[in-house]
Amino acid sequence: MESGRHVRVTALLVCLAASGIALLSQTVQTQGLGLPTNPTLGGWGGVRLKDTVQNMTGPASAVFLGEKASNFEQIALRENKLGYNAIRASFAPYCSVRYGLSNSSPPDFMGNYTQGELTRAITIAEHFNMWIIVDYHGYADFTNTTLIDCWLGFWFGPSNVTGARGVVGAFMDQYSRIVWEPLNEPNSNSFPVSTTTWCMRNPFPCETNKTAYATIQYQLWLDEDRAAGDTHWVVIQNLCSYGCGLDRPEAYLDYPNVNDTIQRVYESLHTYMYYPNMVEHVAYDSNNNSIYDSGDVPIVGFIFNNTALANDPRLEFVNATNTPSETWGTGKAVIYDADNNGIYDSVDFPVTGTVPVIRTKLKPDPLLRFVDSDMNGVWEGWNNSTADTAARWDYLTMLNETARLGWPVFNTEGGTFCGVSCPYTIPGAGGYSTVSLRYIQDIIDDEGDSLPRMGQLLWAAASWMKTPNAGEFGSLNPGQWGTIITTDTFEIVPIAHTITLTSIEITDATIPAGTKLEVGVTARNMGEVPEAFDVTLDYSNILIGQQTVYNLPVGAVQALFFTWDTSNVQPGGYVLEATSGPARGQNGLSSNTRAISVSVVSNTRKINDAGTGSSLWFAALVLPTASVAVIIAIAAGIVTVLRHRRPVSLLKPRDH
Ligand SMILES: [Ca+2]
Ligand SMILES: [Ca+2]
Ligand SMILES: [Ca+2]
Repeated sequence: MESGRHVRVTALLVCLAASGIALLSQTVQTQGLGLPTNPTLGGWGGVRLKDTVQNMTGPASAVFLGEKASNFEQIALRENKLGYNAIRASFAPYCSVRYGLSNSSPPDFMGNYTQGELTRAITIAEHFNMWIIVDYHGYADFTNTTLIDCWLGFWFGPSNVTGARGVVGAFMDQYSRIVWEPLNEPNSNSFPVSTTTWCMRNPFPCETNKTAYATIQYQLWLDEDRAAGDTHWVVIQNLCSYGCGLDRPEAYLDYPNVNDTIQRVYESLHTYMYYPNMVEHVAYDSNNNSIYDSGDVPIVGFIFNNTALANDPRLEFVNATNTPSETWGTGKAVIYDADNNGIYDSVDFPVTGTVPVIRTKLKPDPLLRFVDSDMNGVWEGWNNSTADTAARWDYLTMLNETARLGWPVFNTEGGTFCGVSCPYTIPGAGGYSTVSLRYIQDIIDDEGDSLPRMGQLLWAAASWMKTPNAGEFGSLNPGQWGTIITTDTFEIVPIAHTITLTSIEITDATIPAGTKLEVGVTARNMGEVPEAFDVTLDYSNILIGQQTVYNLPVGAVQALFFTWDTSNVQPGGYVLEATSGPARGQNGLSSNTRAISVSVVSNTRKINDAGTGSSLWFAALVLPTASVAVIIAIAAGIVTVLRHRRPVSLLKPRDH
């Protein structure tokens, strides 16, 4: 008897496994033609995983009961209220830090990754129905094979820091709204290919080799990720995001050209204006020889030794002391006094430093000199039209990417930061200049008007920056540039909680009264987060059994086994109905029921074992014992099965 049961349960397992595999292969399919539809994400970066710790001076947490809200939570809430649907969560580049190649100070400034902190960050994102971009905030992790192996090991394991299956293995079935950002900004200067003799001699054509090198590393990442079964979107970065040798209109050539088996790749360009690249460079010619050399002070831009320096008497500095003998010194703002009246007014151009208030007195210093690149005797700066042109080029770069490589655009950084020498209205990493503000507004407008709309994360909403009055929210603090720009909102979709019963199987369609029937049921988590729920099995509204599933990861299938003891069941036709209790917040319940018909025959009668298959299934529809509700449920089940033939929509209803 025991061995007989074993055989039947094994048969059930095979059936259930087969149905589970069939289902899995459906959901992994992607749309075959054109671009797969992708969520359009908008939000802010800057906040770190380490900012998920309680802020003891914060308000009560809405996410973690009894805690004070972390800065991460407060920023997520603020973003949510402003109509953003995504938040970037950064952490220090483990491998760059480990091998002494991090350019941050301290090297782990962005915070060392912990699984606990990413869990907290995801819990916060889920609470606000947001997407989370998991950002390995590094630059130099493509330096050599040691770094690359370390980097892949960090993401996919085994790793002492991230576990046996790495970050991806630990979280791939924990939350559907993750976007992986494998590397923030690959620094192509760190690539071995960049130091080859040919590349040193041919810097412009060498960009192609650098991009090909970055493509190989990203492809390794993608291949390992997809082989692990992960289906999340992944962001690939243009090399010009960190810095490239191309002119701005050619930046589209530096997008890594990867392949993805499930077509879920975004390409990103970090959208900034770097001030020194757009103006004539300025220096203080300390030894007054009209040549940039030892002892001179660079003020704007990098200047090669022995470069000629020109005079423009309208380069003046903010005269803080009124002392007649005062000269320019490090840290003093410089203004181009266009109307040459010794006063800062609206027609003048800020050159560097924090822009003074209108009517501030200016003073010439003949040693304030510049590199007259176009040899016209006049210092050239930037203005709104410079911003408009740069924004246009960058927008065309994005359009070119999609036209050439086919991936949707999602820029994971962009903002008003324009280098330390930029003339800031408000200084610091969270500050802005009027021209860089104009630029990012242009970018936001272009991305918003584009069809399809392009995704963008702005930089930076974080509490770590030194910008005055940046408070908890950085550039999103009241009065900062994040509150000055105009942007359309992004769709915020409630998290789907959906448990579907995918099959019900029995060992025999006809059984003698008084015997036991094994019933197998499979449930699948079609929602976006792990779920706990009950599954009940009954016949004619009489409970056979109830089982609890305590944690079913996203996309996972759970097989459950019930035994129907027919000792007290009269011979006749019955419908066994399995129901999964609604997951928290589940709205559509049409697919949480499965039914199967079974004949209980008198155990004195001879068993006819030919009665399997569809004829019996449909016979159930006309059985007098079958209630109307059960018939509806079966019909609904058939409709559901048909509906579920459409791939992708199951796991990602948001994708359409
Ligand atoms: Ca000099
Ligand atoms: Ca003036
Ligand atoms: Ca000039």
